Amino acid sequence: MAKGQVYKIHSDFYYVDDGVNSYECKVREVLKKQKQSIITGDFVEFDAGYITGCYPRKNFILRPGVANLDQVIVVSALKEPDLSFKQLNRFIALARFYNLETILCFNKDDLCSDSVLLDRISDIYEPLGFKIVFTSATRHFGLDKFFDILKDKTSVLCGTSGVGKSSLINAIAPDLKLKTKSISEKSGRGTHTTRHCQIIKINDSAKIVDTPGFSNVKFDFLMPKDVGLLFVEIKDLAEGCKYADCLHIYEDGCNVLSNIDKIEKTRYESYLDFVNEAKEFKEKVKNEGLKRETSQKVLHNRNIVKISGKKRQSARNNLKQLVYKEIENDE
Ligand SMILES: Nc1nc2c(ncn2[C@@H]2O[C@H](COP(=O)(O)OP(=O)(O)O)[C@@H](O)[C@H]2O)c(=O)[nH]1
Ligand SMILES: [Mg+2]
Ligand SMILES: [Zn+2]
Repeated sequence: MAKGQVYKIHSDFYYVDDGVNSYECKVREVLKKQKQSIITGDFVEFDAGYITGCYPRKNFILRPGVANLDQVIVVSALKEPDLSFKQLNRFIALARFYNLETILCFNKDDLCSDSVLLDRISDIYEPLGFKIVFTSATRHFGLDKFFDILKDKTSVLCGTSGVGKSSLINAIAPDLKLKTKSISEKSGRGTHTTRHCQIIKINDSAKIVDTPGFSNVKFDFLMPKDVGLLFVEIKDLAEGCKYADCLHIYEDGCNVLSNIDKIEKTRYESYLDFVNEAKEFKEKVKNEGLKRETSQKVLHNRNIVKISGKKRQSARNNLKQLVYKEIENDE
């Protein structure tokens, strides 16, 4: 019996790395019957081409499914495309939902001479406790710091398309030769997008998850009152609100509203937007007549919002349901 980590999944084949070699495996029927799903990043036991067991996960994210992560690096471009604070806050909130350490990387520094913008970024995000790195993948600026952040960790890079994620990885590990947008456009062969997520070893100590997903997720999988938990500055102030289900929009006795000058404007605007998205979820839950209630559940020592349902829904292809499914499997 050997132990290794699943670093790639291709249809029925699971690729396991034991630290020295790579093995192509299938999953034993008995595991499938136990509804034990194996995802990228899982540490497994395997024998003669079959995965026979899976070790408990430290954590995992869904869509794409990846387990045992150490941190999320949110990559934004300072220009081309223009920086969107809302998009950035969305990724930050999502990483917080998964309780993962978050680092903010602002790339294409070579295209930005707007010192007001640079100061604003530091003014907003430093007080919230984020580690920030400015980089240029093309001019090789800030890459030492970027590389340092990856050391001894498994990191997932997220960010919208075109911000330079592949370019950053290529810049620090040129041997990998990941395709970047412009190259594949030129070749005319269609973009070589990674459909399956994969763990890439940068060196002996650093691993990066290359994933097409983890983008543009709407917050339509949790209750409006839980959105505040995803904003560190709101969560702290919310403890002083009169009502436990305060949404910090118009309620009386709201401690967030009384301290609104302490919350940066775009952060609060993003919060309101996400609350509206969550309201759609609440409506859906009501309309579907499901008796659902949210509660906090400690999952792998991490708080995640649990929604327990009396009725199973048939559609399987959205994050909300995947969250339930994973939690059910976990019980
Ligand atoms: N000027 C400039 N262009 C960059 C930088 N990083 C990436 N790019 C360009 O931005 C485009 C998208 O990069 P890519 O790595 O494919 O982005 P991804 O979709 O996030 O993986 C490509 O044309 C890159 O050459 C940078 O630091 N500065
Ligand atoms: Mg890419
Ligand atoms: Zn409040």
